[in-house]
Amino acid sequence: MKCRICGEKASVNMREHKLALCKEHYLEWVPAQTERSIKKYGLFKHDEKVLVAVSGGKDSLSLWDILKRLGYQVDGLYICLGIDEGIKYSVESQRLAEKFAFEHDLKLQVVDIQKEYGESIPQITRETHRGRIKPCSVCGLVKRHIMNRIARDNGYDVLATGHNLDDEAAVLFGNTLSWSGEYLLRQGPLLPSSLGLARKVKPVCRIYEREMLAYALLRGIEYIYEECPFSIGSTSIYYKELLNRLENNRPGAKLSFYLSFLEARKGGLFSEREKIQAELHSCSRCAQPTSAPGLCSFCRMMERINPISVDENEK
Ligand code: Q46
Ligand code: ZN
Ligand code: ZN
Repeated sequence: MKCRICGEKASVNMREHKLALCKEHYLEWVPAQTERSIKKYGLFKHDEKVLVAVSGGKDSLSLWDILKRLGYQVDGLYICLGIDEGIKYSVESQRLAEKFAFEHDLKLQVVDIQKEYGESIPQITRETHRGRIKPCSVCGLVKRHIMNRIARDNGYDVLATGHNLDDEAAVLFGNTLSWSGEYLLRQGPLLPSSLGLARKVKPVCRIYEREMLAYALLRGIEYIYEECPFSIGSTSIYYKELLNRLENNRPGAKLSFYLSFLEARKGGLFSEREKIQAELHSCSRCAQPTSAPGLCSFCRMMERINPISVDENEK
């Protein structure tokens, strides 16, 4: 297989795009595709400050690398969740995020949940749900709250995450199976800012997971191979497996599923829903948006584990 651009031996063959590229041209193609999405969906401009949520995995580190190579002003945020059972997931992912920042002369902000709030994600989950659920819903709530806070308090215009096409297609598949109108309305590459929160963007949402993996490997990015131990057996991994089976038979099916959804929404598929979208209020403690007056779900949860911890950190 030969590179379509230079005719040298191809390193990556993308059946989904009917395109094979050598290492050099592949490492140019991925940032060019990302730039195309940034412009197409109006994600951000060169004079805006971008904060990338970095987990230490291939997608977020590659995204950080791509945005820097494209010349954007981009800092990183690592949230230490305190998930250190077994493989020392948090310790290792923090080490790799810090190593990447140091080697590329990039600024990384680190928030350690245990230090800030007194308890790790597994501990908060045990305390608030008595171990009845996996920590993922607590983890998602805490991460969203911290990302919003750091972006707001440090004057970032945009918060970027490394969700790739496989992530987005799996979420879309789940939301479609249950026809979750509210989630479908909000899913996409761009969530505009509201109530003083930074805009949220997903610049690599059109890039397949295996394409992100190839980028990280060919760029020599050292990332954490292991997934978070709590992701094992999750519904989203199951949906990804189902979509991979579809993709194997019909290359490009995932991309077309996601892009057709975006087009349908743009064409007004959810317009009735938009009219009745719930009114948002400001949390009386942290000022982040919440659907009901009073405290947001993050502040309600933290009040249960430690009545003063949130106040101290929000000052
Ligand atoms: S980090 Fe957190 Fe994920 Fe681990 S506990 Fe669940 S949500 S699986 S992206
Ligand atoms: Zn080439
Ligand atoms: Zn709050």
